[in-house]
Amino acid sequence: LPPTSGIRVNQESYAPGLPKRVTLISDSTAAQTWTLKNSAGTAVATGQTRPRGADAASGENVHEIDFSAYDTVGTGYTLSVGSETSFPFDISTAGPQKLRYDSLAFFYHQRSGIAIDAAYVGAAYARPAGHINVAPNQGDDNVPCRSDLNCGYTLDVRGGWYDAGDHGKYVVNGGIAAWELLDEYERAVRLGDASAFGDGKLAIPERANGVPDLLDEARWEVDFLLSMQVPDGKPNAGMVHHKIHDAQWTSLPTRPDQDSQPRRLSPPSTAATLNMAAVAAQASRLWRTVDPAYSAKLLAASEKAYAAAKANPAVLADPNDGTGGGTYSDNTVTDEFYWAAAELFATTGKSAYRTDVTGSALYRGKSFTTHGFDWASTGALGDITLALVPTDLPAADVTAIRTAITTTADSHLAQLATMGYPAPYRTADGSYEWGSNGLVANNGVVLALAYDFTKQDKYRDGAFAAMDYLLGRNPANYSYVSGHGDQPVRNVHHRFWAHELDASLPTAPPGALSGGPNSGLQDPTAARLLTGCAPQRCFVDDIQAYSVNEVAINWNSALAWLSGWVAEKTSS
Ligand code: 9MR
Repeated sequence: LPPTSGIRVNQESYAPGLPKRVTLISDSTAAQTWTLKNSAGTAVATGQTRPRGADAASGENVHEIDFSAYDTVGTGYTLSVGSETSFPFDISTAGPQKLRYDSLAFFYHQRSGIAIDAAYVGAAYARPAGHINVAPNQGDDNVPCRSDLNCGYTLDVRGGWYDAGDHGKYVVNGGIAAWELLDEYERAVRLGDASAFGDGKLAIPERANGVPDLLDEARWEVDFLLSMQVPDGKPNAGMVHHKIHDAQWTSLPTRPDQDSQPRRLSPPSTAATLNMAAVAAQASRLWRTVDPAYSAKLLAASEKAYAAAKANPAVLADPNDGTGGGTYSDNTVTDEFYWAAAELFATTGKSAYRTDVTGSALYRGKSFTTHGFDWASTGALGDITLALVPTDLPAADVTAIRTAITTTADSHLAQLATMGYPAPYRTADGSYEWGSNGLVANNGVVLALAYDFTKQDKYRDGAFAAMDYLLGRNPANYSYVSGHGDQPVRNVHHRFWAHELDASLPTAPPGALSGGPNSGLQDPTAARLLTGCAPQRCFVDDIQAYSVNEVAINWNSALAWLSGWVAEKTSS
């Protein structure tokens, strides 16, 4: 590795024919000369930096280097200014092609209830099935409610993906992650190249079952979401339990099969019920021809959930239910109602759902903000579906939704132009929050969709800029994606990928996205090491720093969507 240098690049690759921009840290107000060298050390291009002055998000004085004009494909390029040299990078289309699949492989690694097989992931990442009721696990096959609930039944909720570095399974977060993988597929079917996700494309047990692998991976989670529904004949039948996780937090490291904590269901919530309704409706239309019986089962579960949510419209998850798992509490469910209605309408065309969509205050793209969408803000997901899937909504209304997407993308572009380290994401006070990298990636999705709908290059370039930020053009000087780039995160917060704590365990496999900078510093390690940090610098690659360096299915689903799109745009 070169000495820590003030030149920050996409550590993996820049695409031929597209903008290639780099950030230099420098207090100089005068332009400086940069030199691009090939892997043999020969200068192949040179130019002047553009001084940008003080940059709020990083707290640094910066210059921009733009070497877009140089387009010769190759590996091992470096940029130099004075005595400083960047990490090496490629000019190539290969990086995105690999990241498209590495980011999806993350989900197989996170599977609960199935042995992770060396045949698909290699020996280092193989592990026994977690939470199938083999001691010391207490199993997810027969899970009771929390002791204060007395719900009078247990559920078999094996399967699904572990949320993150912990072993909780949370419906609202699992739902948006599954939705985003399914949306990646649906967008490719309608606007791109779905063959990239066909059978045999992923290293998963279902790779030769005749079904597109992206659907297979998502189904592992969708089946879990369905299993969280309250059975018929029980109180709140049709509602969906908010989450299932350990009674007490386990320590790091803990391999999933070695977790001995009791597992408990939290109460149903309106948000979880609508989230499942939305995803099951979306899945129902995607499996319509692939597996009609499954498609029908999904739609029945979705409609039952939606009706139950309408009958119980304000059952909120407890913001204090945070022992042994995250809370994922959310006081506003207007957006979940809109999203579920939109998915049900797009799938069925029924007038009742149409009325709920068009009657919502969120109709016609009101949900889009420069903050972005996440597990608590789901209205945009409904709009993305309505912008993609043909329905009998008035054409002008569909146009209004697409315009909301492009208008939001324009706001991102205006902001990117002012930033030293362009990242599409903005909060009211300029702070960065828990999981900021997931929001950056999701806003990259908005830029990508704006390109899909308009074919204007500026939006495509904005989506690529988001990838540049995630892959190393940032003040932390990390690629936030494990195994990609010269200085990738290695010590993400994870109970199995805990090599930092136990040398017999692996580091994160390639393609896992760290949550990234969080000005809130909500864990003791981040608070100790990062006090006073500028927003984009509130990051440390430490396994204990869970509020800045955890991985999570909702962040990786955003990376998967965006990198799949970038891969499509760089394949010739
Ligand atoms: O991603 C979640 C973030 O938006 C919240 O601010 C944070 C604190 O409640 O929780 C994050 O989600 C974590 C969850 O609660 C437990 N599993 C790990 C998740 C990622 O850190």
